[in-house]
Amino acid sequence: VWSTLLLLAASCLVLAVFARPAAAAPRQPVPIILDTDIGDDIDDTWALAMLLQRPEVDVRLIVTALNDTHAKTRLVAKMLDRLGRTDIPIGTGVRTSSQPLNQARWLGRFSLSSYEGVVHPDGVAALITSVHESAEPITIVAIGAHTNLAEALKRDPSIAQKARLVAMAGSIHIGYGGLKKRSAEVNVISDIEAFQTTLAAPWPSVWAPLDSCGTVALSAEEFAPIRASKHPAARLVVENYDLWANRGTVLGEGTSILYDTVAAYLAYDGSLCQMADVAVRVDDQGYTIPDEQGRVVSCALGWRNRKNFIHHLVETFTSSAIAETGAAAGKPGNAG
Ligand SMILES: [Ca+2]
Repeated sequence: VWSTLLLLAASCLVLAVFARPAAAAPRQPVPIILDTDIGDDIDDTWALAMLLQRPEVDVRLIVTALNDTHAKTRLVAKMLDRLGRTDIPIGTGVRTSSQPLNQARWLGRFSLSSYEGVVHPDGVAALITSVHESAEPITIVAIGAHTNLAEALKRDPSIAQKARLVAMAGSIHIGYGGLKKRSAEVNVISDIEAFQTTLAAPWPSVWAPLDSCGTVALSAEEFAPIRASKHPAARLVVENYDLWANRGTVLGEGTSILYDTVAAYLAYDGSLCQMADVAVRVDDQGYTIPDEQGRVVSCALGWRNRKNFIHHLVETFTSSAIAETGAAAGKPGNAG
């Protein structure tokens, strides 16, 4: 009997030792490529500055999208210069028009001639290379039209086997302004064919549709600590916001809607959002319609804790721990 009991006790001890949860291994940062139409609406500037602060991600490449992508590349370069992140290469995406940037005043005459970082004139080629060079599957965060991505898939469809797409895209049940009516969302209608191409690609897709991101804005009270912050990323977004051509269209002292920050967040976490798999198709008018025959996309259809997301956003731009490591605080750009 005693030997049986001893054996039992010994096995319990062994079980107890092995059942102990292993110490949580530190999570590796998520490698990402940001494909952005920065320079039109101001939310891309917030999303870019946000991603550069987050330890959860490793930004490997930034590609500019839509309209005057050459000017947009200069805009990104000036931002990286300001934030001491010229280590991140920039790729100039497909130029679709010469429309002037809404952040032209902040950009000023900043020139690439004295820029320290790498600029790839063919951003689509740089994106393809970056996908293949990554040891682990890379996350493409698309916060503009999908023109570059469709072109990349056309040149090399195999990238869809090695990447995951996280996009600010579409409108499933809720449209602009929080209305319970589906909208044709801007990133889709800017290039519907490209969007149909990226939806058909076999990579896993995650969307922040208007359903969750369409009403995310900071109130004056929530924006105040960012306005007051000496954090270089906070100063960057505030300066850009105040000089943004559309600033006058936003009433009050809060921010405009920060759609793209939700897609940026979904690149490394989704726990604050209400996620659901939705089979969806894109019609020729740019509506993203639930359809059993469609492709399954993981969509942020709402919020589990919207308040905490706003807090996360404010903290990203004001945390002193992050600010202290933010290099180049106060480093002037080469043209202002
Ligand atoms: Ca955008």
